[in-house]
Amino acid sequence: MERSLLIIKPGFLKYEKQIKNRIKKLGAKITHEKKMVLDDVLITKHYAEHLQKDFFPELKKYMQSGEVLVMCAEREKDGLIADIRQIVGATKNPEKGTIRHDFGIGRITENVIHASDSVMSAERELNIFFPEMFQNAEKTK
Ligand code: 3AN
Repeated sequence: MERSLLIIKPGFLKYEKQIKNRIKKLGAKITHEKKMVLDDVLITKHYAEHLQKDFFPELKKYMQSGEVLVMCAEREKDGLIADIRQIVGATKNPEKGTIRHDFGIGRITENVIHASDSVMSAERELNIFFPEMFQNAEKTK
């Protein structure tokens, strides 16, 4: 089983259905989801590796400029994270047919969707947004 944390970014929730359909076509289920405006704590945790980057202030401002849709996608068959990253498209110049190309507006910061890039990041990110997913596991330790 593999799972990924996805965030549809501000301004792109109008494509929620189309984006979810593309994810579901991979054989994945959306197991958790919530609409929210990201507060400083969530932004800082989620983008911990980017805090020192030049683009962080711009990224933070944009990510807090409206509602986002945070989701957990899950699939029995391994490789979901890589499969999702492929249909999401690259950070810069995403190819035709990818989510970032087809629904995007050609800006690096406002690039439609976030998707976890490894199993480790997925677990870290899911823990930030859906801590309830991990509570039972911790209790049985
Ligand atoms: P990805 O989301 O493709 O994995 P990351 O993790 O390198 O990309 O970057 C996180 C987010 O930061 C990107 N989705 C994008 O919104 C923003 N970002 C990355 N690089 C730049 C950049 N050079 N200028 C502005 N924003 C950037």
